[in-house]
Amino acid sequence: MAVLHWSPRSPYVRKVMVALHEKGLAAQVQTVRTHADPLIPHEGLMTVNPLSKIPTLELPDGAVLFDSHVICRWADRSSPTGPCLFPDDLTAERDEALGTGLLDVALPWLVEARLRPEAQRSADMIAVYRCKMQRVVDWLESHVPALEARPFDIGHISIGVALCYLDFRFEAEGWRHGRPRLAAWHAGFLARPSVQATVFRDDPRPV
Ligand SMILES: N[C@@H](CCC(=O)N[C@@H](CS)C(=O)NCC(=O)O)C(=O)O
Repeated sequence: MAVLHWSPRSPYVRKVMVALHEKGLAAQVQTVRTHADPLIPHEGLMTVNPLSKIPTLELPDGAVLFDSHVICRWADRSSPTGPCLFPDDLTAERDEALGTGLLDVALPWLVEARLRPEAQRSADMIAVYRCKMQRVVDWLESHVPALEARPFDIGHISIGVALCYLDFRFEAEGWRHGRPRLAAWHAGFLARPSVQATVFRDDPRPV
């Protein structure tokens, strides 16, 4: 059975889990709770992924796949059921990049604002992260008609999960404020069974 290095806190993992559910593959992948701490490389994880990052997928034939983009591509190729996550039109992958790019802003923002000792935090960096987050959600607000006009794909998953992560870790930023179309689109995303089956939670960290 395939083994996925997993955490219920990780948005990149959730993106993969939503894709696995959409493709009917979730029951064929065993999840193993792996604590990938950006400040402490994980020796065991690095034997399969030298970057010490999750999601990482170990396949039964010994092959190892990372990162979330590659694992989602594997899911799309491995199952004929569910939506086609990677259509030929590159807009889907462009939107995937925007969603994961938003996460690439949110995670260092979280580290800067909450994990670093207070005296070392940079207000300038936090202002940059906030600026980029706001510009991305503004861009998305104006692109909702395009999102709604095409079948569900990896772009919808990536953007939808990134917005879920803002709710999970940056609720006070109020991304819905002034963005009614995006809020309505995301309400539809939240109703999908694949999204409801993969909610974020702060579980106890493994030792
Ligand atoms: N580009 C990667 C990013 C994965 C990533 O940064 N995952 C975080 C968990 S949310 C992680 O493993 N961090 C550990 C580290 O940075 O060392 C992907 O799309 O899978």
